[in-house]
Amino acid sequence: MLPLRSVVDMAIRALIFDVDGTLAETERDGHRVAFNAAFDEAGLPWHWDVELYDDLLTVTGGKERIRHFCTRFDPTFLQRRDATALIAGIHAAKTRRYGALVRTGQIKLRPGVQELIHAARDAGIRLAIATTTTPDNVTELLRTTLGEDAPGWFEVVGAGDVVPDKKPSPAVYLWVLDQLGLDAAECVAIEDSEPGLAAAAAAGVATVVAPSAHAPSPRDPGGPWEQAALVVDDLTNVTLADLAALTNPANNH
Ligand code: XBP
Ligand code: MG
Repeated sequence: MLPLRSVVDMAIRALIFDVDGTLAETERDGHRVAFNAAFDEAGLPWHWDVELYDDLLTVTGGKERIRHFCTRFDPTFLQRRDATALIAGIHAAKTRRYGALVRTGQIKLRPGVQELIHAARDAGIRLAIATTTTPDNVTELLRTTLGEDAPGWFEVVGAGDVVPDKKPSPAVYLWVLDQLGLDAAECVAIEDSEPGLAAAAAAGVATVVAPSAHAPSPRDPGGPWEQAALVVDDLTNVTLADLAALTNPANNH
């Protein structure tokens, strides 16, 4: 029998992590709060409460989410000639607010995330990020939760506007695979949401879903996770051997 290290090496070349909802529960008490602070700063009467934000999360990307909100609740805003620039400005303020909030340390990693990242590093498995969030947000979160050096552990960071089409488009995953120089079959993605799973699966990457607080739980009957290779409450107890089994064609069903 091969030692575990060899089995893992044979099967997985890289782990590709989503960020929001996967590394940490960043949305309700992070992004949502930062959006509202930016709206206040811009003198806008908009406020996203928890229930509305849950609904708005079906649209990925902050600028896209603001535009979607306007379409539904403030269409005259979009008729302004400078609407695109205004949204970009509001979003830049939101990114500053979000970074400051992350730096307070109140957003923690989800269970098992740190252990899995360290295990992958120890096993020589390459790490990458595929997210719709803004690159600065990724850096702030990794630094604050994992340490100053942590952004450097991720060889490829596909984030924000690096591709024009955000999740559920597979574009960011395809971009990350291309940058890594790997086939989808050599990687495993870790996701938390329906758009995230759709994106990774459409790129052909075996996906572990640990649903976030905003997504249906693994135990919900008829949940939306059919395309997932594995669905777990969180990443506690998910081992590299479990992930290697997902990329091994002998285990594909
Ligand atoms: C989640 C998102 C992001 C964040 C906001 O991304 O949809 O848009 O809510 O970030 P993922 P920005 O789960 O792919 O990490 O405002 O920077 O877009
Ligand atoms: Mg996510």
